[in-house]
Formats: sequence, C-alpha cells, structure tokens
Amino acid sequence: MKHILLTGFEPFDGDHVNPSWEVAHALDGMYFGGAKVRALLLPCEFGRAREVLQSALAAQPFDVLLSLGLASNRPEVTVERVALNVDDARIPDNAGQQPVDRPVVPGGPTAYLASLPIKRMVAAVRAAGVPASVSQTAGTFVCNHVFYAGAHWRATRAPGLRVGFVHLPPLPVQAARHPGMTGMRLSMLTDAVRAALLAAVSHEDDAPLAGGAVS
Ligand code: PCA
Repeated sequence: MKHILLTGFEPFDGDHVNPSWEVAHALDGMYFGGAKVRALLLPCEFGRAREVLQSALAAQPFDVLLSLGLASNRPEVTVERVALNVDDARIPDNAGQQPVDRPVVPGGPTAYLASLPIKRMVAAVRAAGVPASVSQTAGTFVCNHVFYAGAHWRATRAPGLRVGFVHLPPLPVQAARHPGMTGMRLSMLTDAVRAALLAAVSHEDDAPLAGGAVS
C-alpha cells in the first residue's frame, strides 16, 4: 500500500483558523487510489516546522508528500511549481522570528521544482468544479520553507518520495480580515485537495498543459 503525508499549518498572522489544517484533518485516514493519507499539523515557525516534518518523514516511508498552506490574498487554489532556498519574512512567524534573506538549507540548491504532476493536479481541481491554477512562487515565508525542506529530503534522503505544495484561499469566516477576498467553503477546498491528491497518486508524469505566466 502507498502512503501519503498531507500536512497543514496552524493559524498565523492573527487568524483563528487555517484552512490548510482543516482540510488535512478532514482527509486524515482516507484512501486515494489505494494510498492512505496521514495528516500532520505543522507549526507556523521557521525551523520547527521543518523539524516536525522531518521527524514524520524519518519515522516511516511515504510515497507522496503534499503540503497545504493558506494564501490569504489568492482567490483560487494554487498548485506550486517551485520551492526557493530563501527565507525572507514580511511578517513574524508564530515564534516571533523574521529572517531576512537566509537560506532554508545553507549550501543547498537555489530551487527545487515540484515532483508531483502540477498541471494534472490543476486540471483535476478544475474538473471538480473549483477554480485553480499553477503558481510560479510559493513566497518566501514558512510555506516555501516547508516545501523546500520536503524537496530537499527527497533529493538527499528519499528519491522515491514525490513532493508538492498547494496554497488554499481563505475560508469565508476569514474573508473580512483579508480585503478583496470572499473566501471559499471548506467543502470546496476539501473537494479540491481530494481531486489534486488523486491526480498526484495516479500519475508520475505530468501532462503538457499550459500553466505558465507571461509576467
Ligand atoms: N501560509 C503561510 C505559512 C503558513 C500558511 O498557512 C505561507 O504561505 O507561507
């Protein structure tokens, strides 16, 4: 049987809920294409988030690592293409840390590309009726930190592990704190991640679908 590690974050930046953990928790123990999901809650802290992730990855082999996070300024589900070796925080994390231009892994490669089929995942989320697109940057905060850490684990410790990251829009209950956002219901977000996971476990290769950005 295959195993999926599905991570979500605790709330941060004054929010009381984080849809990424709500969705991961809702899918804990479910099966997708014969693969079993294990949900893992990550602290929104540079360093500690990476350590919690690494302990879970060291404890048992996983076939797929999909990390989820909140992007409070994005109206749709976004599947990330690239993780950068940069921590540069516009706001403090939940431990008050605010690194500027620090590498996630000193001496590590500048970037890693997602090793999940991101175009197929976007297509699957759209087919489930949820707006989605490819994102060309996961930012430089804790989400990118965790995405890079997962990709680095694959590169150095577990070549069989395929790694990706999906940012979710805010929930309707959070929208008033994020001007311009209306939010997306938890059931839609859960449908989206379910569809993305099924696409990820069912295909090793990606499809040649356009998903780039002109600028
Ligand atoms: N979103 C933040 C960190 C935790 C989360 O859910 C980010 O995009 O970096």
